[in-house]
Amino acid sequence: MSLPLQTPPALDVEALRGDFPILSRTIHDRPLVYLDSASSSQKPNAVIDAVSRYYRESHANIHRGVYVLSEEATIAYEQAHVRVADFINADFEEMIFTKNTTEALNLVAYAWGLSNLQAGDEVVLTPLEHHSNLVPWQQVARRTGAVIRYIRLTADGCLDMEHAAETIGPRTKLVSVAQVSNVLGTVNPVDELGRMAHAHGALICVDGAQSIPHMAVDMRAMDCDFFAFSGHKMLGPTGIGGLYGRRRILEQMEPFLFGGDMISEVTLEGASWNDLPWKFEAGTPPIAQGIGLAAAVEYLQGIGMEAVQAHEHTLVRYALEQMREVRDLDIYGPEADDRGGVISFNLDSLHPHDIASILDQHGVAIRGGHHCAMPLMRTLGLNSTCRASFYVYNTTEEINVLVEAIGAARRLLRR
Ligand code: 7TS
Repeated sequence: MSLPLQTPPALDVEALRGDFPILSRTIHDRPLVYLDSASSSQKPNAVIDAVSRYYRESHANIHRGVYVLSEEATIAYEQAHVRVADFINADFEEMIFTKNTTEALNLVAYAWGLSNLQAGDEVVLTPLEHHSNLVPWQQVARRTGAVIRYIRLTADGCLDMEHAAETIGPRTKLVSVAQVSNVLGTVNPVDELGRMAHAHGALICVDGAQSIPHMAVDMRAMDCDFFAFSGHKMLGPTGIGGLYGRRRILEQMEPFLFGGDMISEVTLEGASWNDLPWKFEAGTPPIAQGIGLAAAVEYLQGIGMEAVQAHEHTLVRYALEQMREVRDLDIYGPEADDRGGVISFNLDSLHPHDIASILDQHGVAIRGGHHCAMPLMRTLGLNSTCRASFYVYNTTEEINVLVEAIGAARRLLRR
């Protein structure tokens, strides 16, 4: 069971791990094995240092002072937009910084949905969405009378694309779908869904929370209308995320939040709006976090997203092989070639929280629960699962520790 460390030649994981100070921690006297990056990734020194350098040397509010510090902060924050826009092959004007994916999706739901949806219009989602790509649409549907329709899943947790073709039709105004499921790891065919949506004059919104950290994403190639993501899952700080929006659509939309910085001119009677992207960034923004996100993107570009993806694919394939050897372990979702770096499982009828806390005793951090995807749990006939998720700093040796710890949990709990 203990194979040597296997990684694609492009990635020197041992060297890379040295960039992440937290990975040298011990937990309950064992080396930390961090397998919860789908919740939030760990941070390299490049990000920690960029944030701390900004606070030590250049902090002031942006877009207001004419003094040196404010100018430096403004340039750094604007450069962060340029860097992140470049990372996803978008224009600077199309790159709005938000707090996280949740806020980005709420921006689309409220600023686009409330004024573009009417009674009888249809929003097409899937049962594997995170609550943040579900609840905002339910709220908007309640207010507008729009109807939500769901594309069915196949037995192995992929989208039933024949059903997608039947569901996306002339009444569809928006298809909103995760590119990668946070529970099953399923990689959804967003290009094809986009073509189906556009053929009916509808828009496509992609929840990229679990894709952008792990694979190259290109807005022009994907031809999507909105793309939402979180910085903290892609080596960046918490409190920063992004929304890409097609410029033509963003220009037509009213702002989401109102206040300082998003205006062009205000009178006692009304206001006009600032240029993109600032029209959608009201108030003092997350300046340090934006700069930290740009450092994370630079770090990922230094590795290369193809190398990141190849490494995770190796890990998932290896983990599935090893985990399938464990008795009484149910694994959910598609084969390694069709999934991102996420494996959900249950051990017999044991509660995921019990398993996660025994794994914690071994230094292994995984998540147990419904993963903010309660409708998916119900579709699978489950209440909860354990979930191990991998990133660029994980190794096959850590997967061996995971598998050994699951074996120990099984022996302990089934005694
Ligand atoms: N969409 C997907 C697909 C996600 O996985 C998550 C977070 C979100 C949206 C929301 O991201 P946030 O940064 O706004 O919270 N997913 C998880 C998870 O799987 N475990 O913790 C958070």
